[in-house]
Amino acid sequence: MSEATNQKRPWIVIVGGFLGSGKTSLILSAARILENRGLRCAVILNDQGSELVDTRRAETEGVIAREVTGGCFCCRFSDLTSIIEELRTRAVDVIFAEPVGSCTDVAATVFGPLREEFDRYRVAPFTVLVDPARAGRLLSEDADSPLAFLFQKQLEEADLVCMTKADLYPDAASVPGVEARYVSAKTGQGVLEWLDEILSGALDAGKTTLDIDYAEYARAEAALAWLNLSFTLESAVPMSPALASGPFFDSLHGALNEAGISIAHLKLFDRSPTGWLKVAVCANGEDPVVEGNLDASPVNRHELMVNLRAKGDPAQVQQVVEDELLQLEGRKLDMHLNCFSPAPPKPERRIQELGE
Ligand SMILES: Nc1nc2c(ncn2[C@@H]2O[C@H](COP(=O)(O)OP(=O)(O)OP(=O)(O)O)[C@@H](O)[C@H]2O)c(=O)[nH]1
Ligand SMILES: [Mg+2]
Repeated sequence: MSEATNQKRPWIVIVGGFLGSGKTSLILSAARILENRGLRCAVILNDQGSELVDTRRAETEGVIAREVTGGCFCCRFSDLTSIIEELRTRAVDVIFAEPVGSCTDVAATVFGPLREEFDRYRVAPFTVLVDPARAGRLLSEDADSPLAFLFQKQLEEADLVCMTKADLYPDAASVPGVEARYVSAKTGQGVLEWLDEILSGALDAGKTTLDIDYAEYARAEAALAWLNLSFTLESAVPMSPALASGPFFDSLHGALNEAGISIAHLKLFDRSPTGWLKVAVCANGEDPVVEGNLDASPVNRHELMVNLRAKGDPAQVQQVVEDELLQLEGRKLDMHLNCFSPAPPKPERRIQELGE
């Protein structure tokens, strides 16, 4: 890992995988290890929309966080490279980058063009993360086919696959035909070994160019609804972040279940003057994962942000969320609500032209 101290050629570590597979968690766990070794880390988050819970979460760890929004890395490749350049001037040693969880063809559209800049950066192999529970669902016979298509394509182009959440699924089998590593961002299991492997320079980066039908890719992504919401909640009675956002999260989760909307990832972030809280589920009916300052003192003002990725019609998803907002007590200020299906991917650059 000593090579990573060369500030002139930062490492770029792209960590892919389906929605909720654990990308942000692994990146933050890895960044903690590297920062303890005196290496400066940054993370570039990516989304079809703006206002990202993951960015707020990264900021709580003190990691330098940047965003490429309005499309995936491949469609916003020049934004990605501008940010990488900006980070290079800040002497960052390791730049983690997290593509959108529904994104694939990353090897051809991001690694390929980045490889042309090899004199400026060192690009680590493409790690794709797999949540064992999601893999079980998507590989089962009744798997939802558009999402299974994205999942399979992501696996196909990986240089290295890590099964995540090893603390929750200690006996998880790998995906058939894939030799996987096992990591837990929560306990740190396998994270150091993964870092040593990808920063050793021994593995190729982005070596598999997918054979992919972009019309099918576009249809698969369009099966998803993407909702980003942010607002400031002013309550008459002071509340802790847990009290301000926990019941709202639960009622949102319940309403989505009732409407039959299949959740890929629902996350809520509460930033208040006394502390922060993040609540998330990666599937309907899952127990919410809560992180943050559970003992933060009550205050009247909370900045809430919701990112929801679900299978379904954006108009219906938006309606469910709007109905829940109406039930939420308190003044809602400076509200931004966006809900859409991702537009067809149009990579800025690809190492091979796409067939018409
Ligand atoms: N128990 C446990 N939970 C984890 C682990 N890694 C991630 N999680 C949880 O799984 C959920 C999804 O993790 P994220 O890191 O947000 O996943 P992601 O791939 O970045 O998700 P998107 O950005 O929405 O695609 C969160 O609630 C995490 O707290 C892990 O190693 N163990
Ligand atoms: Mg993430």
